[in-house]
Amino acid sequence: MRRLARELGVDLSALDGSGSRGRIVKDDVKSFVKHSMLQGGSERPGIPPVPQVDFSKFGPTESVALTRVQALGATNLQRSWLNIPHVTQHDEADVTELELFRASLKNEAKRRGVKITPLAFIVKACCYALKEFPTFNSSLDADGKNFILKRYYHIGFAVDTAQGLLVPVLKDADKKGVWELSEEITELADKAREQKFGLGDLQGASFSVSSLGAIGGTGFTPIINAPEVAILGVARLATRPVWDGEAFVPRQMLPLSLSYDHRAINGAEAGRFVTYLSDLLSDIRRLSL
Ligand code: CAO
Repeated sequence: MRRLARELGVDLSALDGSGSRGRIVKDDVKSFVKHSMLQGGSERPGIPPVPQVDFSKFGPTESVALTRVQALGATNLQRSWLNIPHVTQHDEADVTELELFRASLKNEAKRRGVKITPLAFIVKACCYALKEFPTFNSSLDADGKNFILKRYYHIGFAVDTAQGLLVPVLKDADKKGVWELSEEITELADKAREQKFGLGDLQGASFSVSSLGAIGGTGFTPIINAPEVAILGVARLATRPVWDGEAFVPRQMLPLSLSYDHRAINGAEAGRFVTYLSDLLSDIRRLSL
């Protein structure tokens, strides 16, 4: 039994024995491996399994299968969470001027038939920040000894669909203006929601943004879309009293939460990245420089 466990890489301390006086037998090792495989390999050696509970002992239950998108998403998220040491850096950007500018575009947006939300500005600002801080637009190679710096800026953005979370990709976002980005965000989000996307629409992101701004919240810790090394979470902007040196003035503040891979990026760099991003969003004239 020990040899079998060794061959299969099973940590015996994670097993309950079904033999006499609790001894672990071959069948325990086999059923542990079988259970692990059914769980998509989530029970890696060293990670204690979550106990299986018969909830019907406590009240009525119903079993509903995950959609394909949910199941795939669950595997990807767990893989990222287990492989990447995550840290999240929080900040707020003063988007008062941005919001005034966006409001001033309303008629033009109507004429163009485009919906313009803060997200397009955020994506644009992210491209600027990624160019200034190239490691945020990289991946670590397999042995973790080299950065693969990407000289393209493809930005994934999370879309909430009835089937589950999808992340379509805005290709070469740095080369596009806010109108074009807005159009493409709507187009890709619609395709995702109508299940009309091709595989290419979901591939190749070098950085991702998850915006829950339309839904609410003051901040959250997004999970990095591995093998990317960072993701920006955006929560709901709110009018807050901000001290301008003489008085509290009402300003529109946008909460930003940047999760980053601490193997690739250190805390000081993350602080600088978010501060830079927040400065850009606070003074969008800088996006035209
Ligand atoms: N604060 C306040 N309001 C915001 C906002 C923010 N940060 N971001 C957007 N809004 C407003 C928009 O301006 C719009 O209002 P107006 O029409 O008055 O301008 C309204 O909220 C709805 O926006 P939207 O959701 O249609 O568009 P969007 O560009 O903000 O987002 C999309 C598009 C596809 C990202 C979004 O619909 C979505 O699916 N978000 C969920 C992402 C998600 O699930 N993330 C979690 C992943 S991790 O599990």
